Amino acid sequence: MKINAAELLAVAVQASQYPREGPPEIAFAGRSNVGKSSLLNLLTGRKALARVSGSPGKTRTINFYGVNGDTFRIVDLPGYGYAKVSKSVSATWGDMTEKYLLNRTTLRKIVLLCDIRREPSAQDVQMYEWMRHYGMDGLIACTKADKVKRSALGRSVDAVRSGLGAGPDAKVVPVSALKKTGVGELLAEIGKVIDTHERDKR
Ligand SMILES: Nc1nc2c(ncn2[C@@H]2O[C@H](COP(=O)(O)OP(=O)(O)OP(=O)(O)O)[C@@H](O)[C@H]2O)c(=O)[nH]1
Ligand SMILES: [Mg+2]
Repeated sequence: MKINAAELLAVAVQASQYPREGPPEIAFAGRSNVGKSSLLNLLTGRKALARVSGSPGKTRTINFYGVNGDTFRIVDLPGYGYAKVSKSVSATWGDMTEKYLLNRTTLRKIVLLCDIRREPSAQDVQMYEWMRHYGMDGLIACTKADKVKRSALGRSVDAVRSGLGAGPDAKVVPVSALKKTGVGELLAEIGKVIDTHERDKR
């Protein structure tokens, strides 16, 4: 699968702002600053499609991107676990994200992003369990793969897998937005998801 075009379709904080349900959607979830927006830019080959920032908590909205003439969509979710926002703001984010994840019938898969250098957090584990509950587990991207030596890559990937409690069948793909690696493998996985039959309405 190749991405040759991508455009921002909608920026939403509530369901009325979502684009109309249509093509299958793949959502990117993960803690704040893990590299969701950077990965989106990497996959789409568009340096500045999604805003990237050194300060966590950049993406505070649900951003829908139409890919290849809106044949499928990538949905950049707000990051969780950013300590510096107030409890009420962080509850709103959680609420907003949960509503999307629970109600979106065209959501096909969630890609969980984890920093390759870090032990998955309690929230990462919670997210993965949630994904499993809804049958959307099994695809994990380990971001910032450029930060570990090539020789340690396998070990780091295994640590993320076991930290999340992911089974041997889960695909764990190391990616680096900096070195532009992992794109082919991740896109191949996304392609498989899109090709499979329409998910049942929940
Ligand atoms: N070394 C390295 N840094 C990266 C990589 N991907 C992202 N970063 C850096 O990590 C920081 C956060 O990246 P973002 O893409 O904004 O992260 P995000 O998950 O979208 O963050 P929120 O929008 O806050 O949830 C930025 O400083 C990026 O430059 C990578 O593959 N390698
Ligand atoms: Mg972001």
